[in-house]
Amino acid sequence: MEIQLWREILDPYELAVDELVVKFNHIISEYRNAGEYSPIEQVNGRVKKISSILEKAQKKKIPLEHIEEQIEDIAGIRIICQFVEDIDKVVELIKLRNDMEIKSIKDYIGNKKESGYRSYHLIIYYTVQTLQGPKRLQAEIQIRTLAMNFWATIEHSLQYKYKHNMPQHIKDRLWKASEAIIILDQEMSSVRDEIMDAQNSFSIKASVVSDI
Ligand code: 0O2
Repeated sequence: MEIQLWREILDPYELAVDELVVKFNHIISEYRNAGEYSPIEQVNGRVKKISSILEKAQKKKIPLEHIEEQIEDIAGIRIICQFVEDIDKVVELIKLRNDMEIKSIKDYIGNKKESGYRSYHLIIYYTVQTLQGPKRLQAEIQIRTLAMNFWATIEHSLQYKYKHNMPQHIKDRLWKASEAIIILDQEMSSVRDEIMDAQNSFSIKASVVSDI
């Protein structure tokens, strides 16, 4: 396919990624401006590279004319949260919006992948406005904690290094590391619960003092 044709296909995805990143960053600002804790820590996005699209199409035997419907992550958004509990909150926020329609969900947190990968994936429909009119496209939103992201980033670079032929002993180590990540997330959640309890009892005490 010619580069000009790729540009025409990928341009609306660039727009979708830009818009979605702005919208999720705005959610962070809304929380922070209200002096509240934001369930979203950070957000970033990317449009899949042409070489990766072709590689995926070849692997999954997808004909070029069906790429847009069958490759669901041409537009990819990654939302990073501090705590596992924040992930549910982010999903609720997305469900309430009328500019994003959830097509499907893959819960790799409840069902960890064989590699040890954990993350919550949503495929959404999102409409962008182009010179040719509105275009409804798909985007993948990956939601994960900082700890899950740490694991996935390291594993992804190792996959790249070993070109999908990772030695078994490294796979075993990564699996162990993924178990440690689960424990880390649980520990952080219990620290969070304690902070919340401490804050609640502080505000109760403060209101008692102000009543006197
Ligand atoms: P990239 O480089 O992240 O853009 P699949 O059939 O498993 O290849 P599918 O069915 O499209 O993929 O969806 P799935 O399983 O939900 O995976 C989509 C994306 O999730 C991947 O994108 C990765 O970003 C991430 N992911 C899934 N499994 C793993 C894993 O074991 N390790 C890491 N680090 N990330 C994973 P791509 O297409 O691989 O490309």
